[in-house]
Amino acid sequence: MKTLKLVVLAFLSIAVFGCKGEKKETTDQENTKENVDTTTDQEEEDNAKTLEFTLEPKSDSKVSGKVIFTESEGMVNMIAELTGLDEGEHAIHIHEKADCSSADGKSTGGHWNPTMESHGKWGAKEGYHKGDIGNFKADASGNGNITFATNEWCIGCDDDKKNIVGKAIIVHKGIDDFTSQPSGAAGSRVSCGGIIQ
Ligand SMILES: [Cu+2]
Ligand SMILES: [Zn+2]
Repeated sequence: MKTLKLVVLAFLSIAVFGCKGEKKETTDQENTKENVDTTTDQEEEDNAKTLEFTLEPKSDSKVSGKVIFTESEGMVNMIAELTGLDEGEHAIHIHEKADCSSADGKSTGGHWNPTMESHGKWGAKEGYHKGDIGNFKADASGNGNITFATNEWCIGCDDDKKNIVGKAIIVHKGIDDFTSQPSGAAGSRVSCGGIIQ
């Protein structure tokens, strides 16, 4: 009987230690996996490009704002937040040059149009400028936000038809009608910010 008990104990011990051994191995694998995941996240963060800048009042307005561009996996996202606007709709475009030095914002030139198309609504078959972002609404307090995403832009790539760096964001007093040439008859330029890296 005693011998049998010892044999059973020995067997149990092997079973228990065996299990522990296996479990430890699994834990190690999980740890390794977690480490790999962390490395991937880090690399993605490094690859994501971000540009943040402010918009300054122009044409005697009180319109200022903040714009953030981020690029990830071929898509550029824009978030623009404006204050000091008249209530209602306003046009926002990318203009040719990151030069906001003039009082009326005209130092930025016309709409950024690297593909030599007509002015229009973004995505229109008849054509549109790569800077034709469109209109957004300001509330009764004069605050307005717009988000926009496209794979037709890039931040600092070699493609001149896509690279937004060196251009400017312009907000207008009026509404873009998407038809009038060459810039949608959106009125004076009330806020300006250069897209600079
Ligand atoms: Cu404009
Ligand atoms: Zn345009």
